[in-house]
Amino acid sequence: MKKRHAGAGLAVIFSIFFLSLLLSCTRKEEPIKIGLAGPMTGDQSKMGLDMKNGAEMAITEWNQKGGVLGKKIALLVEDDQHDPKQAVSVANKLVNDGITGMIGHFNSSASIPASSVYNKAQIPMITPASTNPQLTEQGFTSVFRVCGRDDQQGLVAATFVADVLRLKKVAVLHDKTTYGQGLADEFVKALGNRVAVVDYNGISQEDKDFRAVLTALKGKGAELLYFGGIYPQGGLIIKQARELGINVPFMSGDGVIDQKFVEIAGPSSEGSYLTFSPDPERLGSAKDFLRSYKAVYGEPGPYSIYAYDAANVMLRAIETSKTTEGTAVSKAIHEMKHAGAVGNLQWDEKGDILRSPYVVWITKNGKFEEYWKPGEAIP
Ligand code: ABU
Repeated sequence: MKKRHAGAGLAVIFSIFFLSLLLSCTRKEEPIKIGLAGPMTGDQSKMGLDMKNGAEMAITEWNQKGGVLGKKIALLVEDDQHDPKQAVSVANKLVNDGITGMIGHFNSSASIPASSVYNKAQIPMITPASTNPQLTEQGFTSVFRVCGRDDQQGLVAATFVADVLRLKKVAVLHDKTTYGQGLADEFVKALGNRVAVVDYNGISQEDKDFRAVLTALKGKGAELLYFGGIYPQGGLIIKQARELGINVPFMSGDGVIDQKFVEIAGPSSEGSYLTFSPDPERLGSAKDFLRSYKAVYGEPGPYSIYAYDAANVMLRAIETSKTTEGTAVSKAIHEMKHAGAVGNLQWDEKGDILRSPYVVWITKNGKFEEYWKPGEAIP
């Protein structure tokens, strides 16, 4: 009887020992989770997937070196379908999934509402691509971007139109989104009274036929057509404008500078002016990124490199703050000087980068090339 009791006791002790061993192993296996969201399906999915690839590459590199804080890193990807409501929904899901940091979203109209969710949970968020100024004007201490802002981008476009092209009349179209209309308005504001806006109109993102709005602006004497929006509409607008005999230069921003724009517009894309940051192919800091990215994913999209830098910044902040606690990680980003693939990055108290050097690009032979940067003579 005594022997039986002793045997049962030993079995219990062994069970407890193995159970705690199993639990501690499971705990050790739990990775640090980083969220990423953007348009992963639909007409803007190229941008979402570019961001996913860039962040994934950074995380793979960290995991190859052992991860962060002794743990592996997992990337949790969500599709916000560039829809503000869906963005809030995926933000709540990622917070509930236990993310330590957030990379995203792509669209300003997604990043801005989603930022309230991350901020409430004190989870640091770095957008690689959302350029609307409002994002970092909300007084949140945990929201950052690695890209520039549309007040800076709009100013460069306006300076180019007024001082370099020396035009006097422009027509402005936008896609009625936070980004598209916001950028168009920054452009108009920066033109001031130097250039007249002879037509100003919003188009719907759902539309594919813009002939009515283009016909309406024809004959108003515009010397340039400016568009605030993303490449799916940008490509169709310039294609249909040329078909209607509107032959003035076309100009847009960072939402249009993608090979998809050329694919959609065809030869009509030639000569288009687009504002974006300088060409990574000409940056020494981007060499390693470009080599590794091309080997795995092919040609990077405009925001692949920004997502790569954003993920590296987040992981460095976790490493230096030695914690996954959000306010400490955000503080580490605020204090960080990061030698990124796009160049040196540092943030102000709002979460904006200190330097965002927008330049004007041109579409030539179906490719994009740098054309003019502020302060330079006329090309
Ligand atoms: N900045 C390009 C498009 C993304 C956005 O800000 O909506």
